[in-house]
Amino acid sequence: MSINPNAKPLSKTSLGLDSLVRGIQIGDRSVLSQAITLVESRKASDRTLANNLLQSLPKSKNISFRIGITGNPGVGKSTLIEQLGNNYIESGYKIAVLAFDPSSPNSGGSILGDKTRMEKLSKEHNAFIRPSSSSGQLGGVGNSTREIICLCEAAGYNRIIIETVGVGQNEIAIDDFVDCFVLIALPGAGDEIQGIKRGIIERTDILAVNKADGEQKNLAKIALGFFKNVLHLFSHEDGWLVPAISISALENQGVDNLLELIEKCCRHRMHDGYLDFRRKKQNEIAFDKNCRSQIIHEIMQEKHFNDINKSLKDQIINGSITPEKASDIFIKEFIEILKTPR
Ligand SMILES: Nc1nc2c(ncn2[C@@H]2O[C@H](COP(=O)(O)OP(=O)(O)OP(=O)(O)O)[C@@H](O)[C@H]2O)c(=O)[nH]1
Ligand SMILES: [Mg+2]
Repeated sequence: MSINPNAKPLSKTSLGLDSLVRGIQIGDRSVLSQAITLVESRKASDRTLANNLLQSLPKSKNISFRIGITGNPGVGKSTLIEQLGNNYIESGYKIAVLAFDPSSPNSGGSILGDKTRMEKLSKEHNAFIRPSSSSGQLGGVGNSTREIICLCEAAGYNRIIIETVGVGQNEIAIDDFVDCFVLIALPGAGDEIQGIKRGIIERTDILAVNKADGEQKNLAKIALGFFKNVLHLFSHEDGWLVPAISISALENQGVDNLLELIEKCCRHRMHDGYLDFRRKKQNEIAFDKNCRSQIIHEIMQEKHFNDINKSLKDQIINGSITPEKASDIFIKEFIEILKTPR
């Protein structure tokens, strides 16, 4: 497949609600792409259609698993997803890959990098790859990740793989969307050396040391030993014991083992309704986050608050007020107006 480096992201949809719902349900990839562009939009008019669309999608009867693949830049996430995705397809699954690239918020993500690294997968009829910009969101995933996952599931994709670069402690936000969180590490020793934060390791469900090939095999063994020692200190509330394995995404070694562990983790979580409970909790978090960001957005649309905000920021910059005091003044003003009868 040749890739057009000048390709622009798909433009906004001109489809109405019914056509969007129908198109997604029959698995029309072009409609799915348009729907994703729609839910990524923060424009008020798009939000209304997007929210109606999400509300109108029938519940998928398929069981789907949401898998997060995280790790520092260059650890081999995309190379791994190419192999993992193809293994899934061979087993009859439909794969959606959402790849977030926080480094290029304006270019629509690492479209070139990822599509070349997922060359075989991107040609598969049963695979849908969507590079996306995280637009400076905390956690290296976009605001609309949960919504995109729901669209892909409604279109029949039953294994959703989310690639996101490790950006430090904030990265754990991906945990708000997935059923299983896979951390990819490099050969070598110690989390200090690998630059992985404790908060990420605590939330990891499966750890894979990648690039365990060629001259790095021994270093991979050292890393594996280190992580096994660290991981046994943590336990998950559902009793899942975090396994650590070594793999070579490039040589497709150990990727089948990783796939089995992912399936095992998700199926373990299906017992006693834990997966369901976890997703409900994630939905609650999404609700809270949406409300908060929407409320702030609405407040800032009001000239009065925008002016106060700017003036307080000026005062913070010239050192005449602390940020804490400034936020106190801002909130008090907001509450005052909220209480004023209209
Ligand atoms: N030796 C070896 N190289 C690998 C392996 N997996 C990936 N690489 C190489 O590592 C480099 C980065 O691979 P990517 O798959 O792009 O890594 P990534 O984590 O997706 O990178 P970003 O998306 O930029 O964060 C490429 O040159 C790959 O060929 C592996 O298992 N062994
Ligand atoms: Mg990548």
